[in-house]
Amino acid sequence: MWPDDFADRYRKAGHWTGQTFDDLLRTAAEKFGDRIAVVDGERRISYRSLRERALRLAAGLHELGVRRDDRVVVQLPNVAEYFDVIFALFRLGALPVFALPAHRSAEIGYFCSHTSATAFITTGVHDGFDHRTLASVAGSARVIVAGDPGGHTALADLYSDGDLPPGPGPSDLGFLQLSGGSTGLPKLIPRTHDDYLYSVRESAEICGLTPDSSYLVVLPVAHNFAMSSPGVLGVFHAGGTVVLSTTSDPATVFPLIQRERVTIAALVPPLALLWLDAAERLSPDLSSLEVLQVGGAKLLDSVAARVGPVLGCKLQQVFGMAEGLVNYTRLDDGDDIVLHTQGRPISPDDEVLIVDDSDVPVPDGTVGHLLTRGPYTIRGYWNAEAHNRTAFTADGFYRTGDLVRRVDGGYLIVEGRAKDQINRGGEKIAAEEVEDHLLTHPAVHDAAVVALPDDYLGERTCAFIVVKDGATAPRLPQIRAHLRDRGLAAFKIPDKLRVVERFPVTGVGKTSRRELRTFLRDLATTPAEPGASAEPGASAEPGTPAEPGNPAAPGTPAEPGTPAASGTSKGTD
Ligand code: OOB
Repeated sequence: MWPDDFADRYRKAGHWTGQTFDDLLRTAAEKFGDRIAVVDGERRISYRSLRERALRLAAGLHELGVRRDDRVVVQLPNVAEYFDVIFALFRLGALPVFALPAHRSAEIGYFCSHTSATAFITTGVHDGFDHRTLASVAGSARVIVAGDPGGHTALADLYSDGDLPPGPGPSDLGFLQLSGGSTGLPKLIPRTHDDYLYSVRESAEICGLTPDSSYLVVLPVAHNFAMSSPGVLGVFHAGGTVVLSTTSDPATVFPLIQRERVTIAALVPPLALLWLDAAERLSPDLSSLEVLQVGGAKLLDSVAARVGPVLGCKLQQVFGMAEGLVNYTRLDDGDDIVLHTQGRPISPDDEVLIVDDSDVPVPDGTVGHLLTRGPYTIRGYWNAEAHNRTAFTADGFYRTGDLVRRVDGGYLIVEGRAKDQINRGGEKIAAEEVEDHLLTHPAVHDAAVVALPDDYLGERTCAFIVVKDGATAPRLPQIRAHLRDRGLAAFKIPDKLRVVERFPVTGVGKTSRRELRTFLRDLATTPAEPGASAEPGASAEPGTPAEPGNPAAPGTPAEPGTPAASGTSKGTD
């Protein structure tokens, strides 16, 4: 939490206004009553009705035993019930833990146990996967299903007219968001009502939302981008309409944009590329679309330049993180900024430091590590004291792990990353998390996971392994099957595998992922001759070239359509 002097400053500056999430919905219901808040297929839900549903569900969840500060793991696709659930939990002061639809037993089991969750709220069959099977890892959490409950508690049965206890205050925690992470297990990000809503209100303003805005959600609705930048909460603040879609496929989404007169949508870069290509082929009527936001991963300048001409709308680049800081290009910025930078911070009180490896600030225009502190950036992860000592500076700056350059006007250009994370089209993968799973394979002695540059997703995942003495080197399909059996989300399962004799090491004897990345890059530019091994770590002996020429793993979203954050990633083989 923020030290008192900072909290005072943020209140005095008018950033923290004492509003809670429940206040947001109550005010919106009062102001915008019969206007449509949510469109989900043929369902159209007014502000008044949204608020009523949320309060009735809050009463039902309370009767079931859900209390203030309880953690509740929420894993729902882009459906209207999502809003009933989160606003019900907000009203009770219970903390949603925002899982993604792509998460499987490894992640859900961890969230439930790590947070000692009281309940796990999920769906039935979605995208070919039966989420009710995850009940087996929910531990003591009560399993609640939106849809056919299959023996669990039906969400639909919980709406009640019972009484409600007093709600939480504005400086209380509102929810736990997931960090992309770089170390072993995902970290949880505690956000308060006050800090989050400050970013939401400002974002709504920056993005020009009004009661006439119609915001399309194709990214997972629980992701920070779709939630708050300006996201669904920004839309509710402004009195606009949220249009939900469970697919990002242009063939479905373009007609939806036309039907609902969508004015703003948020995408990750691979989806932007997919839409651009499809729009050139299909010439859809996207005349209502005013703003296309793209963020979550670096957008290539060449793709950025196509947005205006092809889609007929403004591009807005968004560089944000669930930990806090969000940067936007502004709607009245010129092309030089919109096409070539990732925006500037929301708040005048966002402190941005760009430093060298020794934490010494570098001059503007020079690439360095981005550190940040401010009125909506956390000061520490939830229950992660040891990790917090390295993830934050002593004076409370968050080490983002991003490498950026600051240019005129305080705009930032993302130049790379110093954290051990793979950004697979906006979906974040912590190298160490996957490595830990790889190490459980009986033939794997050591493992290192690195990013492999990719034209479409930006990056894919390559797992390097060293095989145990005497063991037969597993092939990619076996490794993938092993990780799937362990219940790892599909997007974290490596796209490529390379078996090496041993790993290159850094000066202090740690595996050098940097050298492995360089090796992959060199390989991409100068294809190695068969037999002429340049395997990293193999000096005298040629490395064992496993998976020779192994193309993008079979079934991996090799083609546009299943990226990242679309919530549609399927099993991979
Ligand atoms: C968003 O949030 P997260 O928490 O999934 O990921 C944050 C990380 C950043 O630290 C950065 O490494 C990367 O994602 N990132 C970008 C980027 N936007 C995010 N890298 C390059 N260019 C961009 N435009 O991804 C997120 C949260 C709120 C709004 C938008 C994105």
